[in-house]
Amino acid sequence: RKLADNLAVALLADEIDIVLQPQVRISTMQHEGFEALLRWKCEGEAIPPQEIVAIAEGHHLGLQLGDAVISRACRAHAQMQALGFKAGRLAINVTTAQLRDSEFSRRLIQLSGDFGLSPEDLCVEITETTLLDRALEIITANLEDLHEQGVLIALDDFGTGYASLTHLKRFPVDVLKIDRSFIMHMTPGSDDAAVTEAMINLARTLHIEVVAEGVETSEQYAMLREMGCDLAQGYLVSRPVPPSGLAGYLSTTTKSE
Ligand code: G
Ligand code: G
Ligand code: MN
Ligand code: NA
Repeated sequence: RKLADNLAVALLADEIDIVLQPQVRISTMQHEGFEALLRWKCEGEAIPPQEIVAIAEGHHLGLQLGDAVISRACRAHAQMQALGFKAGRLAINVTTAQLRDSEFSRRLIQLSGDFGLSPEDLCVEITETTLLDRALEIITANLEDLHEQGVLIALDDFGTGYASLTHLKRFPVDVLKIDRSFIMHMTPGSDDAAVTEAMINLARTLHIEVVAEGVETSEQYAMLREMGCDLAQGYLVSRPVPPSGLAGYLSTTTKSE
C-alpha cells in the first residue's frame, strides 16, 4: 500500500521525526526528563503514531522504525548534553514486537551507547498488553536484562488494560504511568481522583515511581502533589517539543553548567 511504501522510503531517507515531552518532579518542579514521541507526515498529512507503528509492523518494518526512533531520541539527548544542559532521563516507547527480538536489550544499549548515553539515562515504556504476550520468556529476559543494567522500565497507560497487580510484582517495573483518561476528569471527590490516589498508593507500597500523564491544569497538579505522585507530564508543563526547541526549553527550566 501507498502508506507502507512511503514509510519504507522515509525510513531509508532518515525522515522519521520525534518530539520530546518534558516530565517534571512534582515536589520540586524540577525538570526530570523527556518522553520521545514519534511523528511522521505522509504527503503533508500527520499520521497518528499508533497507526505508523501498525503499518510498519504489517510490512516487516517494525524493528527498523523502532531503531529509527531510538537513534533520533538519543541524538537529540546527546546534543543537549553537548550544549551543557542536563537533559535528564530519556523515555522511549517500545512495542511487543521489538521486545520479542532476543537481541533487543543488547541493541538498545549499543545504539544509545553510540550516542554517549549510558543505561541509567534511559527508560523503556511498555504497555500492559506486552506483559500478556505469548512470547513472554524472551520479553521478560529483555526487560530483566535492561533493568539489571540500569534502564528504567515504565508501564504506560496504566489502569486502562488488563494487567493485574501480580504483573507489577512479577516483572521488573520501576515506573507506573497513570493514563491521562484518569487525570483528565479528576476533580476533588471524584471517582477518578479516588482511583488515581489508589494507584499512587499501590505504586508506593511496591517502591515504584509514579508519573501522571496528561496533566493540563494547576488544580490537577496540586491534587497529584497532595496524593504523593512523583512526576507530571502534560500540557501544563509543556507540549511535546521538537528537537530544535529543546535548548530553548531547557534554558528556561534548568541551569547549564
Ligand atoms: O504522541 P501521541 O499522543 O499522538 O501518541 C499516541 C500514542 O502513540 C501514545 O500512546 C504513545 O505511547 C504512542 N507512541 C508515540 N510514539 C511512539 C513510538 O515511538 N513508538 C511506539 N511504539 N509508540 C509510540
Ligand atoms: O500514551 P502516551 O502517554 O505514550 O502518549 C502521550 C500522548 O499524549 C502524546 O501524543 C501527547 O501529544 C499527548 N498528550 C501529552 N500531554 C497531554 C495533555 O496534557 N493533554 C492531552 N489531551 N494530550 C496530551
Ligand atoms: Mn508513552
Ligand atoms: Na499513555
